Amino acid sequence: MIRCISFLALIATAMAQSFGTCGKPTMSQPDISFTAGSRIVGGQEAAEGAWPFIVALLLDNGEEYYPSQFCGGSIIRRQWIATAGHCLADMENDEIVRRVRVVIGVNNLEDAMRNTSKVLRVVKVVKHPSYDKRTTNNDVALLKLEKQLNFDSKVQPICLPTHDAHDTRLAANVDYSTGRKACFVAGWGLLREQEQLGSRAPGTTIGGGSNRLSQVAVDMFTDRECTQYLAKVGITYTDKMICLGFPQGGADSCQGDSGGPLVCKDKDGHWELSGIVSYGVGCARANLPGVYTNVYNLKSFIDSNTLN
Ligand code: 4AZ
Repeated sequence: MIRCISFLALIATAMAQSFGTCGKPTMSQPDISFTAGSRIVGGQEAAEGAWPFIVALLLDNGEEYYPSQFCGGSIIRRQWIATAGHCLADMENDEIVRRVRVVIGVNNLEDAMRNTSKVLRVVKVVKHPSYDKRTTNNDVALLKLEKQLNFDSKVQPICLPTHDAHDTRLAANVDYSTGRKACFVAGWGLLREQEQLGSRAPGTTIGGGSNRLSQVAVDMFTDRECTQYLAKVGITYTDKMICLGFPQGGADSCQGDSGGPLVCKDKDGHWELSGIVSYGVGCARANLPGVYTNVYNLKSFIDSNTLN
C-alpha cells in the first residue's frame, strides 16, 4: 500500500515536471485577433500575466548608474533560463555571473526596481560550443539562476517544443489567408528600427525601447522562403534557424528583444518555445523576416545541460 502511494506520488511529480505545468498562462493570453499597434514593432502592450515565462536580462552598471535591459530570455525549468548566445558572447562567464541580473514576473521593468525579489543573480553560464558569431548559427545560451523559482500566476515555465517548428498539424493558430502558422514574440526592445537602444530619457529608461512589455504576432515562413529572403541580404539560413514576419513587413522583433521568446500555441492550448529572438536586417522591413533560433533542433543541447 505504502509502496503504491509513493509510486503514484512519483508519477504525479514526473507529470507535473513535464507537461501541463508549462506554457499555460492563467491570467491572460496573447490574442491573435488583436495585434495592430505600435509596440515591439507593430504590436501592442502585453496584458498583465500574459507572458509569465519571459524574463528581462539587465546589466548591473555599478552603484551610480541605473541597470540597463539588454536582452530577454525564457524560463524553461525551475532554475534555468534560455536566451540567445549573442546576448552573452562579448562577456566572459565570470563577468556574466557578476553583472547580469534576471528579472522575473513583471511587465513593467520599473516594478523590478521597487521589488528586489523580482531580480535574481546567475550562478552558472552554458554557452553553445558551436555558436558562430559570424553566421549567428546555434544562437543559444543557458543561465542557471541562484535559486529555484516558485511558480505562480506571473512566473511560469514555457514548454520546450515537442515537434518540428514547421509542423502545423498540432498548431492552434494557422493564418487562414496564407496557411502559415501564427506565433507571438514579446520584449522590451525598440519600437521602431530608427530608434536607438536606451536613447529615451537616459539614466531612467531601463528597457531599450520601453519599460513596458510589448508583443506582436508574426507568421512562420517555410525554410524555402527563409532561404530565399535571407540570401538576398547575404545571410546563410541554416537548420538551427527559423524565420517569421510578413511579406509586407510591419511586425517584428527588434534590437533589445534578442534572447526573448517566440512562442506558438498548440491545439491542446499550451504555448511552446519554438524560437529565440536572434537577429535580422533592420526591423519589420518588407521581404526581410526576423530570424529566430530553432529551439527544436537545439533541444538536445538544452536538455542535456538543464536536466540534472
Ligand atoms: C538585434 O539587433 C535584432 N528583426 C534582433 C532581432 C531583429 C533585428 C535586430 C529582428 O538584436
